[in-house]
Amino acid sequence: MGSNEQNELCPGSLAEYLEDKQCFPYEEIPHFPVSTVQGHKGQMVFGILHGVPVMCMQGRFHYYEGYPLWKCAMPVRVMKLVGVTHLIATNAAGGLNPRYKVGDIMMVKDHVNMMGFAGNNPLQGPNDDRFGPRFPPMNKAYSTTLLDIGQQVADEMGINDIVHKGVYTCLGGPNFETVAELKMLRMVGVDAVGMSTVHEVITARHCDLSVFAFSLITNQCVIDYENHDEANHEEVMDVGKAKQSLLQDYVSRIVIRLKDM
Ligand code: 6GU
Repeated sequence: MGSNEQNELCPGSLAEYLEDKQCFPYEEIPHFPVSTVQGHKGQMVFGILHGVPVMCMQGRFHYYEGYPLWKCAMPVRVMKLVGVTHLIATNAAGGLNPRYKVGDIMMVKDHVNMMGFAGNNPLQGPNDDRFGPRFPPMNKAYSTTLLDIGQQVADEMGINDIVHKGVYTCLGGPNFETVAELKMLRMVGVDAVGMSTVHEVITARHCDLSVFAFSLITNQCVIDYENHDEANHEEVMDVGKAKQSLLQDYVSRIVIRLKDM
């Protein structure tokens, strides 16, 4: 899954490398949300990546844009309906684990659904039994097989010093967190915090897609009242751009390994 210009990693450029590409602008897909991001053309891109058929989102929907969570995650159900079996979700995140440095990758081994704690969940409302059960388990949200592949690829690329496994949480945004909020997240075991992914993963697991997710650590969270650094969107974008080709390589190598599965 890609991301949009307003937030997160590169503007979907892995999609540009696909062979036999076919693009479907979001506004031409019935009932699809339309990205609120000015000047960015949201579209689904189908094609072949190193022999593997893939579907990429160029532009993604975030809760802070004003969509309900189910609508943010609705493209995942479209993926399921067209035959997708594996979801790769990426995001930009603030690093809470003090060992993480800017530019590191955190494979998501688990998440804390903070918005769920507040009574907000993409699966709320009548259950659509065509997709999955009313009460789906979430203890195996992130495929250990895919985590192993992510680790093997990191080893193969010689980047295992910057690749970690950790716990992600999503907050609604659009503001970054206060010091007190970050301290609380750290206390409950969160390693990286962002504004996406969790609701998409819940929706994907509900309909039994295998999930791999990783965060690019774009900034270190400031948990000290004496430190006057502030999280800002430009930094997030700059780190995303700087790491764009490395991340494309990382995702491509993971996708190649899915061919044999
Ligand atoms: Cl510090 N917080 C959140 N919620 N999202 C982020 C981030 C921080 N850095 C990048 N994305």
